[in-house]
Amino acid sequence: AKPTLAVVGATGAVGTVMCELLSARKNVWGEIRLLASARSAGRKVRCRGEELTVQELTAEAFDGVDVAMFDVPDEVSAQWGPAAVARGAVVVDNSGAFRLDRDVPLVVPEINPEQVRNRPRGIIANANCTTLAMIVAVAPLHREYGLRELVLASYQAVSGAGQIGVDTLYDQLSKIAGDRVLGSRPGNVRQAVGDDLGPFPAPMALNVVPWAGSLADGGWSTEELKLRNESRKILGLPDLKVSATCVRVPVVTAHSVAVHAVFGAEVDAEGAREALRNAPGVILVDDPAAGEFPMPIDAVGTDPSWVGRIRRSVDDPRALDFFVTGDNLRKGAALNTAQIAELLAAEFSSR
Ligand code: 2RA
Repeated sequence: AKPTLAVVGATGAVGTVMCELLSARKNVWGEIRLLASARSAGRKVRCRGEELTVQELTAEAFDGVDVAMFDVPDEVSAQWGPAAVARGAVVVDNSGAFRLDRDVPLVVPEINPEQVRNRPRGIIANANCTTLAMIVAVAPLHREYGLRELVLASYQAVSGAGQIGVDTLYDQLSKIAGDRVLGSRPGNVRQAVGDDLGPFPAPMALNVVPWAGSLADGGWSTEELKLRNESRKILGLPDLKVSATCVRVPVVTAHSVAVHAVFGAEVDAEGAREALRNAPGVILVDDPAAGEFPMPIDAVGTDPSWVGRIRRSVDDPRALDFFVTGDNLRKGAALNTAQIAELLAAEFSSR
């Protein structure tokens, strides 16, 4: 029989994309059970052509579940992930709760699919959306040239902060629409937008905000440290040097990263393009003369990481600079989770 799947957090921004993906991808699942908080229980959601009623998240709801995907905040995963494992499910978790746990593999199917079987806690973690967009493009270059260091600047979409982030940006854009002087005087945008900043520390409309996540030691944001720690773990490079600056931009969906990557060997831009052309999960869009760049407005709603602007550093023959954009709700979240879960489904059916 085909395995039973539970989707926890089925009504959130990522859960909604997950239902779209389950409707479009190969049908490897038997029953699909949608779970959410009591507030959303009872809602009807279309998934894989069926109208499913969202059930409340309880321990019993995992009875008979083979694979449980979690798209919920860290504290909800921390509580309910182990509860699902105790009822016999393998958990694929998209929160930050378990990513750096030694006994939890951090899997990107294009890079380290074999790690799926190495799961002593019964939990497999999905990486942060910013890491995922970038790492799919960095890994093939690492295989070619041997990565030593990453210097990163992110341009993160508001949907990374959930549906509330999206609603906040659209509300702010409608408040400022039509005014052609707002952006040229200090304080004016703040005034027009008002006090409701949603999940952000400053207005998003007509602005960029160099902040995502929460404050960690040394002035780093948690999001910046995730890029460092998760890249090291996924690539199996515990000493990789990573410096990141994470920035929120007024884009609805698709996170972008400007990457400066230093390698052990000399690089050349055409060799890098060739490696990326053949890499799974990557699309090369690199023709500036024709106005072709990787951009959120094109990458949104698509599966791969879009890569372009590939240049060899002028001052370091071992360094490449490039730009990468990926849909933070798809590869950055729901898609990578679905790909991991499909590896498990294949494992269960071959038993
Ligand atoms: C963000 N990466 O974009 C975070 C959330 N998953 O805010």
